[in-house]
Amino acid sequence: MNTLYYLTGTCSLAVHIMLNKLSIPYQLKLIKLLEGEGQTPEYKAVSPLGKVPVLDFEGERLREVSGILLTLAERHPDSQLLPEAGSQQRHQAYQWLSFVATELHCQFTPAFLPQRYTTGQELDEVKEASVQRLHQRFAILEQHFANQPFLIGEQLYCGDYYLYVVLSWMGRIGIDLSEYKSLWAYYQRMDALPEVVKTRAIERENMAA
Ligand SMILES: N[C@@H](CCC(=O)N[C@@H](CS)C(=O)NCC(=O)O)C(=O)O
Repeated sequence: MNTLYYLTGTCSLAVHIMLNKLSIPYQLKLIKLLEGEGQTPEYKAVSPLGKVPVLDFEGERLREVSGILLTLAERHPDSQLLPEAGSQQRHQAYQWLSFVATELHCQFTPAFLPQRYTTGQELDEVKEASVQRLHQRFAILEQHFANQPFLIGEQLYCGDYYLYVVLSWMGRIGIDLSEYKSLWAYYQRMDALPEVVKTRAIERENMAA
C-alpha cells in the first residue's frame, strides 16, 4: 500500500492534497516531529534527515516535496497538473516549483527554527531577517497574481498546492497575508478547492483522534 509519512499542516500536506486530487489509494503514517519521532533510528532509515514528507509509492521510496509532486503529476498526465513536456508552460512550471521550494519554503525555516541558523544567541535577529526576506518574495508574488489566477496562468498545476501550503504558515510568523491583496485572493481560491478542503479535514480528524 502507498504510504505517506506526514505531519498535519507541514509541507507534507501538499503531497497529501495531490494524493486525494488524483484519487491514489494511500495510508497515512503520522510522524510526530515535535515529539522527536523524526529522530528515531527507525524513522532515520526512512528519511535520513528526519523530515516529512516521504511517500512509499508503488514499491519506490520518494522524498522531497517537489520531486514527489512532479512524479505524481507525470504518472497522471490526464490530470493536467503538469503542462505538456517541452512547452513554455512546462518550463514555467519548473521555475515556480523551484521558487516555492528554495525562495519560500527554505526561507521559512530560519523563522521557525532560528537556532539552526546561528551558533550564537541572536535568534530574534535571525527570525527578523527571515521575515524580511519573505516580504520581498511576497511582493514578487503579489505582482504575479495581479494578472493571473494560478502560478503558471489560467490552469492550476501541482506547484500551486505547494505554494498554498507554504502560504498557510504565514500567520505563525506574524505576517498578515491579507496585506497582500492578490496573494490573499489566491490563497482563498486555493483554500476552497474540494481536494484541499477534503485533505485538511482528514488531517484535522487525525489530529483529534
Ligand atoms: N527538502 C525537503 C524539506 C522537507 C521539510 O523541511 N520538512 C519539514 C516539515 S515542513 C520537516 O520535516 N522538518 C523536520 C526537521 O527539519 O527536523 C522537502 O522538500 O521535502
